[in-house]
Amino acid sequence: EHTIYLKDYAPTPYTIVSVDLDFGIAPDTTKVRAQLTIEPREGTAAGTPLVLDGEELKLEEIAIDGAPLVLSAYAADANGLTVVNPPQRRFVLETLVAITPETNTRLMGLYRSSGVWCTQCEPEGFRRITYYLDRPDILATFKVRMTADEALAPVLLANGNLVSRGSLGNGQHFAVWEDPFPKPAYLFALVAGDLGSITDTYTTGSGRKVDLAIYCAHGKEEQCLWAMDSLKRSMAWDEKRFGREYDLDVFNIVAVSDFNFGAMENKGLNIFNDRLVFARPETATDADYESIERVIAHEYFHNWTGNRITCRDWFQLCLKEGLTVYRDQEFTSDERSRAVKRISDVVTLRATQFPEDGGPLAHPPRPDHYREINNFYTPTVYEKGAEVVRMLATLLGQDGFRKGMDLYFERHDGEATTIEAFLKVFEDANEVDLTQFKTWYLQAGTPKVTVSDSYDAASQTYTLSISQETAPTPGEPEKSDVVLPIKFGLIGPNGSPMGWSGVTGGEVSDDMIVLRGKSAEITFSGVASRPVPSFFREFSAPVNLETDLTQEDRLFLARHDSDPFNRWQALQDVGLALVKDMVAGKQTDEGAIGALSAAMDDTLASGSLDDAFKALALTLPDEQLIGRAIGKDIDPEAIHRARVALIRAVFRPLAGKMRGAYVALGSDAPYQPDAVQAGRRALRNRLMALLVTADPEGPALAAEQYRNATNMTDRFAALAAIGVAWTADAAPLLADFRTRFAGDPLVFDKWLAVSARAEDEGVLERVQAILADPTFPKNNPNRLRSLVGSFAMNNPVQFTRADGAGFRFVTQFVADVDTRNPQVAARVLTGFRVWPMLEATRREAAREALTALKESEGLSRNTSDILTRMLG
Ligand code: B3K
Ligand code: ZN
Repeated sequence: EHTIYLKDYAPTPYTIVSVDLDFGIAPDTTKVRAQLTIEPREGTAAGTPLVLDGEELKLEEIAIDGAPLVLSAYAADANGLTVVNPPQRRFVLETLVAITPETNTRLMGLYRSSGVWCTQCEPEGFRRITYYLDRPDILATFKVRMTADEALAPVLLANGNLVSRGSLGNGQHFAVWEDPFPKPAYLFALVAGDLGSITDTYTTGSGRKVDLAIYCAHGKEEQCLWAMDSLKRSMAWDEKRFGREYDLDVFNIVAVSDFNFGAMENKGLNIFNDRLVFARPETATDADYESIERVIAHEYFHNWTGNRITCRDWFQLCLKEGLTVYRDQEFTSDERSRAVKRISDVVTLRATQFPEDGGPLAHPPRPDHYREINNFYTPTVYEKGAEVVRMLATLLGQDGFRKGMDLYFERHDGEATTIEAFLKVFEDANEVDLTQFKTWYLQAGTPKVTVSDSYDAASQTYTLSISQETAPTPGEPEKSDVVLPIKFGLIGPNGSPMGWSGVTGGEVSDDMIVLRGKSAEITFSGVASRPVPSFFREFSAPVNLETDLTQEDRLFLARHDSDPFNRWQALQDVGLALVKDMVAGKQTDEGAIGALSAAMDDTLASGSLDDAFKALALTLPDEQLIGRAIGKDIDPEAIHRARVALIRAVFRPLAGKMRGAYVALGSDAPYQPDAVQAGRRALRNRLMALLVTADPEGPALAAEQYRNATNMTDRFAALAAIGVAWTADAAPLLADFRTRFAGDPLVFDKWLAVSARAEDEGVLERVQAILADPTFPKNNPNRLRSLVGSFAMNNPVQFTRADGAGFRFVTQFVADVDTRNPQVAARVLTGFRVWPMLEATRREAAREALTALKESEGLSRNTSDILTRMLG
């Protein structure tokens, strides 16, 4: 049934060299006239039909080189258009189709969002605009003409540079845009509407002046200034760090309210979900500011990694996504704190990608088959894809990596290419063999790395036994060994780095072990005393690590490791070991809890650690991570109780100091979104959240913070702490928040998300009531995801209620939304990926809900693909 395999890749018999589009935009029906200049490829046999993709198009005219086709010369059906016997030379195929953006609730192709016509074409949306070879290896130049009502759509935008515009006299006007760079259809974009804007300019290193603009709903202009600032910094950074300049005269961004995901890198015309553009201190949090900066950068960086060099086919998606995520991570690291960014990214990786990789939806960064490509815009393709690029940079060094990237741009500019071609440039630039490294792209699953050590005082030798193992994943029973860059160090009893005089048994440099085989035994000589080892510094490979380090060793690392990532990790490990014991009902280890409490105390008091780092260090592993560490028969309620008990045991003794620090961290400085101020607020809000759980005075302190807050970061942190813990203040504060910001849909999303994450049993009923309200915007992806997505993904206890009501609610929601927007439905359904790990009662309840959904009639390919894999 409709599975597409990488091994079947073949170029099309015909290719499209240029495209002329003419859009007659009008309410209800938009007409699209397309003139495609088409050529048979060399070797295409005469009589080979031309098969174009097309969906929900009404064909009104068709001609070749100006001559209308007779009925027997073509056939149009639900999937496209076939021209039976096209000319065996260059020709122009002209079609006229009618489409209805107003009824396009899938938000793919051309649709209308709050009155604005806009497009989303990646991966297969262009076929909903006109008949086309809708695949990324067809690169053509586009010229786009648009006509529309001058009052309804004073702004007319498309890719590339504006060629002409003018009035047509009858209340209609037109604009013509031309993009000189050949591109795949998924990068096509068009916007028509009544929009406000802000403008600016940027001059590239070689002196090209670029006009920048951000378009948005009227009245929101000043909320786009941070996005504009982020854009200019991104443009400068890509020149400095990767030698990449922008290449058109204009760069436009448009913010729209209805969008299936974050944003889209269309050539010269990025389209954004407005939640990733709008920011002002009263309504956006520090986290929002950072996300906006990151996504603006990400989409901008795609201009080289994605647009100038694109993907040959959708199996290669991580070629552009993993690489571009790596680039945006590096941007944030350079703009803010590298250590804090690394820790946050690893928290995200473990919260999103590790569960995917260890569950029913596991797939390699480069899959070799799919049923529905929209289901492969995943944490594995994006975040693990970025980890793989990061390992390449770690193994080759920054210079070697840069040499490879330079060669990539030089060799493949203007092409649609593959992971093989990407790896080859690093091989050629560095004279290395990356054959085994490629396994990272081809194999699913998170490797488990086990290390044990022994010290022999008599011979002053220290030995490490390291081994790797990747558990089977769906469809992949056998796993190969991967190349593991293990950044490491040995720490002596006084806390200083320890050297060695010789080493045997492995590939070891000053700060890195490279493990290629299943296992290695590495012996260091000239080691004067037993060291404490620090492995996977900077999280140098995406693995699960098991060591035989004691809690004392870990606390030692938390204090002395020169690598901030591993200092943070050590505290996580101490907390995780304790909470696992508590879940298992083991005798509480008072000594170990006291030691962790002391370490947290030291962290808070430290004069050298920065605030943002402290905030992360004072965060114990979350419930879902604890669940995965337990691995099977998970009882989310027991985990929740144990974690709360641990927080109380560790932080209650520190409550006085924490309140003192909380007060001291307060500030009257005017709000700035920079890393230092944001770090200060993060630490203060972390203390507040801990006090809500650990201190009887905590809830009152949080309620007061809510009332007195002068920015959304502080107000929302208080609301979230109270709303999630569902203390007595929760209902009145949530009500206040809702009325205080009535009319701001993005703040409504925050209210929805907190409402859905409440830990009490009443939450499901409340969520259902919110959704049933006739005024609830049932077709807006942001609203739906904030409410039901948060419930399924971020309410581990109530979603998995033992009576199955949480599961049934989500599957019924999925069945309903699937009829209008399959992408949103399929995405929410992935919240079920934990189900095989749950204890038996919950597992059975989940299975029943999923099985019932499977029996629904007419599920989309998106949802049925997830469901089939979910049920294995
Ligand atoms: N390339 C787009 C994602 C498109 C998702 C299609 N389902 C945004 C990005 O990754 O930059
Ligand atoms: Zn991307």
